[in-house]
Amino acid sequence: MKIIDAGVIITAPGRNYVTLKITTEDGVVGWGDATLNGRELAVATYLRDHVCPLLIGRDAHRIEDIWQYLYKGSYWRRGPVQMTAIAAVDIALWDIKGKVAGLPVYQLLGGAARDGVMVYGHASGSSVAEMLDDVAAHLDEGYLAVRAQSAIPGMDKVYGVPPKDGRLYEPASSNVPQEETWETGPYLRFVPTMLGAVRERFGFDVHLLHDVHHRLSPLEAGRLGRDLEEHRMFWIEDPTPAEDQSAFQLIRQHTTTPIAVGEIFNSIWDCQQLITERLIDYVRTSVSHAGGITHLRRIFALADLYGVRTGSHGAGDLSPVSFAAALHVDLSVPNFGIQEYMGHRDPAGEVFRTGYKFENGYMHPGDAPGLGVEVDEQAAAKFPYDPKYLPINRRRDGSMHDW
Ligand code: KDG
Ligand code: MG
Repeated sequence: MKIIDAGVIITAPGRNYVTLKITTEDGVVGWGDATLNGRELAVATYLRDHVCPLLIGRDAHRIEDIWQYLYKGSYWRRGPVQMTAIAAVDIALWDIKGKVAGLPVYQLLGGAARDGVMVYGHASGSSVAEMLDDVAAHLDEGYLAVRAQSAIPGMDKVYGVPPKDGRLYEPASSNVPQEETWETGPYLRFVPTMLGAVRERFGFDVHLLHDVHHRLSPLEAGRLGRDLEEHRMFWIEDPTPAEDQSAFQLIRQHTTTPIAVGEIFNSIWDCQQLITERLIDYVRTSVSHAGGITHLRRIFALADLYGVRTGSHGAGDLSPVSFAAALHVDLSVPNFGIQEYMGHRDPAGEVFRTGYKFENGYMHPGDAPGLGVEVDEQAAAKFPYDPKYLPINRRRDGSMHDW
């Protein structure tokens, strides 16, 4: 079944998304997500100029071979741009395979290993009281797991807290990245109290998560983990910049608070040491940034061998196409842990027609053949690309810090 066309759609229904469309000789269309927040056009160009021409004439059914062809064949391996591009191709080919077979993708991956996929939502606030109300709202909606972030007294902006007037918590800006300030001391003093307030009001039945967003040193992370032990966290996420994998040995020596890492990883090699030395509890690699369904399954299989569970990234900058793909993988792997679900706010729904469902804290990708997401190209054309950058962090002395 030959591929006869491959093209890229860039659209911004609320935020920027890059989508790959692959068409086969018998008219079957597969969709892939190629969105790399803040660097969207790099992936779009990589696909348009270097990948799409190579796909024409290839057999769409040979997913593994096409994956290897694009990965090994480029000579320059890995990196977020290449791996996001390969992911888009891979996701689109699984979509095609499912549509041709008349089966949802999870059936091709071995079938459902559970009835639903537990997801966590984002609760936040510009004060602890506001954050607690947001946790309550999530529990009312049926969530069983909630990530809690709150503004820190004395600091003007903190990651994960949306401005009061809107829900886009990554205050992306045009032209140049918005600058924020960061000091570790106030954060470390405040967070145990803030998360303790959640436990005090809601008890221990809700799964509680917190994202540190790469901002601590290993020793600081160890101290935070220890201070949070009494709150029995589901996890703390990205405590330190994780390209330094051996740093996690130090964190592990100091705390039993579970650790989740991997949303910015793009290959199995990025998490090899973390997994094989059991330095983390959850691996957060995503289907769209870590080489697609084919490569993500390989990472998850390695993780399974070492008792590490999955906890994939699912922020709103991953399009509904990759969110659906994530649900198909989540439903089928033995070592699923949890899935992040931030949702996509309208007008994204005008462009991406989804079939996945949320019920009582669990999600299901639906049973439509393929991924179960279709893209309305006419609607996409109404929302032109809107260049945006993620913010950056500086310490009070002006030096750059991890955001
Ligand atoms: O594009 C960056 C976001 O996806 C990231 O900041 C969100 O850390 C994040 C999370 O855990 O969802
Ligand atoms: Mg994160």
